[in-house]
Amino acid sequence: MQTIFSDLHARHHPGLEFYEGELKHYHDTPNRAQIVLDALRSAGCAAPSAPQDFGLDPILAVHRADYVTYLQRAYADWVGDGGIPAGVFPDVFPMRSAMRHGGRILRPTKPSALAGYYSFDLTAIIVEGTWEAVYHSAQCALTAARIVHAGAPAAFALCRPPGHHAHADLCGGYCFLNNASIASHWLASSTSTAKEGQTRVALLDIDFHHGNGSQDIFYSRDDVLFVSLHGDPSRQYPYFIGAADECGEGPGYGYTVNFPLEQGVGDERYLDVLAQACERVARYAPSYLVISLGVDTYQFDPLGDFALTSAIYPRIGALIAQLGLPTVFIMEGGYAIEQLGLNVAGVLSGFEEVRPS
Ligand code: OKP
Ligand code: ZN
Repeated sequence: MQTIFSDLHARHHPGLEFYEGELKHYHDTPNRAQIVLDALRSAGCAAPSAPQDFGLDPILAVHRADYVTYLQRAYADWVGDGGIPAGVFPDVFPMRSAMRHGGRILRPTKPSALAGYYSFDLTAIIVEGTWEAVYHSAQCALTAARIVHAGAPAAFALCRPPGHHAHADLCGGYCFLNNASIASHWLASSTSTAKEGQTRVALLDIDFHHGNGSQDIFYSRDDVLFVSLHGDPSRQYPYFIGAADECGEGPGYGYTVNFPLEQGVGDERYLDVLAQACERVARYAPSYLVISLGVDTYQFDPLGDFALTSAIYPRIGALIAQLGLPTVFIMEGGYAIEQLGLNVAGVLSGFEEVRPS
């Protein structure tokens, strides 16, 4: 299958993040993308293609305009205000009770406070090249979506930074623009293959972490089904949302499905739950499937606590392929650098064995 990749991802390279109370090396390192590319080349995959440029419109269809403007200007404004060149860090977050005042919080002008207004944690650090990187990461997702829309059985967007934690107007968890949501919305808005007037898209998130941003973006919609398998958020990042009783609201009720899982999940248990998730996707009968592909479910991942072996990843790809749906794979997390390439290539090759392109 075709891989879409932009080397501009490397413009985003924060050195440090707050981790367990200390400044530690940033987990979303630029070499993650290179490692995946190398593994795909070794697996005999075709060389990657650069993304096409869809402009800002498909991004603005998912993200708030003021947030997008913030992402574009944050670094310059921060430095202009005397901020350290290492990157933008929030120093305050809105208090929940501020919402009492007419359901809104005041938008500050001070760059460090504005960063708190648009962030939910300290890990989405904005450096000089962040906007360029996230813009092209989103374009990779859109290009892969277009390839599948045009009839390919599958495509892989090697996105970096990842996206599934980003809300319409919030960054966090190394994410700024929600690549999988942007691709899903673009596909859901495409009319050429719409049966009965509406194109349905299933967004299946198999990153170790709950896709809080994707869930929130589609929470009240029935044209995008969001299904996620993840470490239980009562124990694991991103905390606060992602429980099994969150099912969507209004017209979206029943179209959010969460499988929060216990520590130490092994291969057979994971495949069993993934099969349940796939059954829900099949029942929805979507026109397209988008996969938020994280391999931080791997047993030695520093940010996860599952116990999956590398042998599971081709089986995951095969199970997804058995749905028989046009499928867009979007890269999310995976931080066990030595096995990252093998595990990602495993999912894609497992898919291709069932559905060759
Ligand atoms: C991004 B993705 C745990 C801190 C976690 C952020 C993790 C972001 C994961 N002590 N920090 O979903 O792979
Ligand atoms: Zn993750």
